[in-house]
Amino acid sequence: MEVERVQALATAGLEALPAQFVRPSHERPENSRAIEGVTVPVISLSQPHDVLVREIHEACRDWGFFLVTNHGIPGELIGRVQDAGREFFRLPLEEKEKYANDPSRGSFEGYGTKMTKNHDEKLEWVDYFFHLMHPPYKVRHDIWPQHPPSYREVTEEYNEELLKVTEVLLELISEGLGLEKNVLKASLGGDQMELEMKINLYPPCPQPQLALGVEPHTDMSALTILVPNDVPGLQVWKDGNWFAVDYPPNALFFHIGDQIEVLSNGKYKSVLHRSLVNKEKTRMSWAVFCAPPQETLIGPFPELINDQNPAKYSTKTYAEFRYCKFNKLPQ
Ligand SMILES: O=C(O)CCC(=O)C(=O)O
Repeated sequence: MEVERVQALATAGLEALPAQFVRPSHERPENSRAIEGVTVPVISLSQPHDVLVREIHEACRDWGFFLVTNHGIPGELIGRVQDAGREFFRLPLEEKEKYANDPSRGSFEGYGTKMTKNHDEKLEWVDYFFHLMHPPYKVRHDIWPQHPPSYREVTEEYNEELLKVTEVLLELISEGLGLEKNVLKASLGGDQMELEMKINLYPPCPQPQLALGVEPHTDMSALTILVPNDVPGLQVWKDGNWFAVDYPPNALFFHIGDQIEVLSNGKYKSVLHRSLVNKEKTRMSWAVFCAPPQETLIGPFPELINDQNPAKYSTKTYAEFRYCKFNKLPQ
């Protein structure tokens, strides 16, 4: 299917933003300004265990979002992951098109740009590359970028490191909920839990005040680990305001997703977030989604419901949840 790539539009040197990208007035960054300079939770993993559990609990409860430092993933490895993604997007358009996905036919992995289902829906100023990283038997290396040649090695190394950090975070989040440390990972499929990589490329935009990189959304997975390049743009929603998130170098950004909101029976909120674009600079981000296998049943933990706190969410498979979310049906 023929899709217009945002990167191609941006290189054509447009003076004005094409109409299909102009957000409705209330959504435009110029009319929904974020609060700047507020400190979002930044949590160092090198603190004593009880402090960590408490800080993570508070961040999940109050923000659904936090930054993690001293996580043990070498900055040099994150740099190589970023170089590999940058190299891929530097390929000529026709080379990238060889990897094109087609979500309308259920093929989500590969090179993509959001398409709309109807004329009123607006487009996002972003192209992306999406693929599964874990578990190994589901990974399709044949559709991963072949260029740069280091892509596979560096991405596999990053996947190994993220598996370790994710396990630690899921344990801490479980403990914050007052549960045994292994329950979250077990509920998300244990070693079958999936890690999905999405590399976002937001090219310079002629009228960034009218556009959005990604529109406001919560992630339907359980937990997201994100690293951006040095161009700011991510904003998170809290108590009726957007908050701009500054980027401490080498920090990992964690988003609580819909599946943890359901499992925790709403104790932890899935964070609403959006990203803005820039007039001069290319913004990039590397988001890794941790999600249960499709057939996994997800519902509130029985330990967290009782007569005073009845279940607020229905129990359904992750596949059913995704179907409802994609088709904007009630959960
Ligand atoms: O680029 C960002 O900071 C956010 C990306 C995001 O929310 C997404 O890809 O779902």
